Amino acid sequence: MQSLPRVYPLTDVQLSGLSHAEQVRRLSLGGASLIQLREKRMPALEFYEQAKAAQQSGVRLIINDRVDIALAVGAAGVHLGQNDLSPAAARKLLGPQAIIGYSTHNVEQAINAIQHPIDYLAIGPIFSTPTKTDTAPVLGLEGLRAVRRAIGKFPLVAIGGITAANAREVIEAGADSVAVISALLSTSDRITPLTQSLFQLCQT
Ligand code: TZP
Ligand code: MG
Repeated sequence: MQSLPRVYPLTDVQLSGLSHAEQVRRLSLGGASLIQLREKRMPALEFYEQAKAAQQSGVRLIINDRVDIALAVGAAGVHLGQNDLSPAAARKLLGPQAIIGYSTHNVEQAINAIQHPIDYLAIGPIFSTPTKTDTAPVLGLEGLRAVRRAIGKFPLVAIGGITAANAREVIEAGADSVAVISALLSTSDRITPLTQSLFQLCQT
């Protein structure tokens, strides 16, 4: 995989009030080059159509949970949780070039994750967040530092409650990239400038 961009936005149709494709368009205009489509409610056909349309923006798309949709639209990869299809099974289906991300919530899971055929791991929630309700306990920056120490140089994405106010310290605590939902999508007419300024803040 090419190295992770500093900012890794996820889409949310409820929060933004926009289709996945329109969110991707606005995020990519702000500089995003790797975007995860996260959809928990939509019928498969509608999600498939929106993911296909989102491909027009020319960015690398990662599909949350759905290996079938990723395959069908020719996405760059998938992002899997602890209870989704295993990374090994997804790798078999998607092949060696696909980007596979894997969610973890503590040091033990992170150490285990790097034994799987994945390209990056995500750790979270770093801070409390209203965006996902079934989250594990928050790790804080100390928890993030502990994960970084445990996994060496393995590509690491931090997620959960990350905003313009704390993104910089999240990077400094060891994340290669910050995954962000509400900080970019809550005001739908500001997605592009907010993305631009988050990239600037996270420059090292
Ligand atoms: N996984 C852990 S926290 C979270 C996910 C999908 C939600 C992150 O959303 P926000 O709005 O950036 O806190
Ligand atoms: Mg999942």
